[in-house]
Amino acid sequence: MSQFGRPRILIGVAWGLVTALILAGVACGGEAPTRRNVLMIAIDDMNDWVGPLGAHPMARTPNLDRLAERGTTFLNAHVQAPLCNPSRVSLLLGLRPSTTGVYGLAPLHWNVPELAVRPTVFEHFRSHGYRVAIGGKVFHGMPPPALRSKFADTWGPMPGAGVRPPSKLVSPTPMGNHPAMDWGVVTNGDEEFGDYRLASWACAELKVCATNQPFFMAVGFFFPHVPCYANAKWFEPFPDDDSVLPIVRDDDRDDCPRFSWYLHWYLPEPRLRWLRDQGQWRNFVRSYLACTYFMDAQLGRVLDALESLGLADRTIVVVWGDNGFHLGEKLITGKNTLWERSTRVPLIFAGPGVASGARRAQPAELLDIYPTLAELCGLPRPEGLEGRSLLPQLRDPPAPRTAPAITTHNQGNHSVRSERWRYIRYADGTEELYDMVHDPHEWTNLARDPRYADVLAEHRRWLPRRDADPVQGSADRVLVYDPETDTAVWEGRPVRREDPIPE
Ligand SMILES: [Ca+2]
Ligand SMILES: [Ca+2]
Repeated sequence: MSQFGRPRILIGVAWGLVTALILAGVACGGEAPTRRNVLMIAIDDMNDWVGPLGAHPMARTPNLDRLAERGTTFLNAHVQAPLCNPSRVSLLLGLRPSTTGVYGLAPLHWNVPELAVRPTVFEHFRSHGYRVAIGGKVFHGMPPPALRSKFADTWGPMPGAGVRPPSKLVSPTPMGNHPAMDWGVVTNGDEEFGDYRLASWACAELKVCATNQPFFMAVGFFFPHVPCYANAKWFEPFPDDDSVLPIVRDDDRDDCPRFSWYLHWYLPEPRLRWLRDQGQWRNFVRSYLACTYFMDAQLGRVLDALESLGLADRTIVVVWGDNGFHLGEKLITGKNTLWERSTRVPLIFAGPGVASGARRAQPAELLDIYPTLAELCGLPRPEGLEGRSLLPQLRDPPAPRTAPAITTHNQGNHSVRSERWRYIRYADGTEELYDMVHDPHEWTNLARDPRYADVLAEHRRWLPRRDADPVQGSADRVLVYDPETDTAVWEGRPVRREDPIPE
């Protein structure tokens, strides 16, 4: 026996043992050590009024709080589009809206031939042996039956709000009395609401997943999307007085370009003036907070199930909101803007490989979720993804990141959010700049102040190089700008410079 013989034999025995253990694990329905599961939780229209982000001091989200305690919260995470469909298409395909050309509520990506061939994060995980389960609002709409097996092994319900009072509680609302534009106290029991039923499905489905690992489960909660209905119990913590209202300035839009109005020119979400005139501002704010509180309780049921099934320590949990929501700030309600209340959303990771109790101030994009999950689970990164892995920030200590977060709303309108600044450029070339450290409410537009020329130049260089035309079939909340005539066209109708701003 050579002097190297014994170690070689020992290595051989050790390797055999490792192989046997892995095979035994697989044979028992267990998993190889690198096969982590994924639980993705999406929240519709969830702005930064959650405990871990602290933007509303009364917000109640005890379950997001406890998830943040065992995970990493991105304090400066932003959507790539401030609207459901383009935001979700971007996140799930890993491409910017300025690349996909999906800017409106239509089309859904599977109806666009050049996008349909690209693998969503679900297809990528499935092609690597994962069982995929999707329930609730994950895509903006449910794929047609023939396409469902392309994305997931099993589908849960997509129940929406789930309850509806006999007639609208707030009626009529401006711009068409849209049925979803409603809020207030209802008498329905918790179990009648869509998010309750969705959480029940998710808890049951997790049991199935537990025996079919590895799994990727996506659960999309509907609230606090409008209509914001909840029963009285969920309103209790929020005082029925003006202390619940966000801080606004009535002259806030005076230093914003007129083009900023075009992004939400004619929408069913009421302006602040109407809410004040109707005495509805406080009711709307409390309803949004109540629905958030209720949704958080349902999210907590799913986290409880994950823990009670013994899956938490081998499952990556990621929570995100698809866009923010104004409740009076900048004199409007709703999304469709390039300001903080519309772009800043929860982004929390927890589980194996993720620092616990960590808070990161570096910018993050929802676009980063796809490559981050792939890397955390040991999967290859698909070609062409435009996000960056967040692993350097999920480790302890975190690595710095210089890249800002970009949000795009319709062709050629972008915001660039760095650690300190928000820069906005509209399609007609007008600009805004805010110092988010000294002016967190974005009250003072510094874009025309020559002292900030360098800051502007630094941020302009991050604007996307590509500004894809809206894809075929684009509709609903689509704005295009014709530079030759300097005309904005809102949902097919030209907006003239002298047109009064709709109220
Ligand atoms: Ca949304
Ligand atoms: Ca202002």
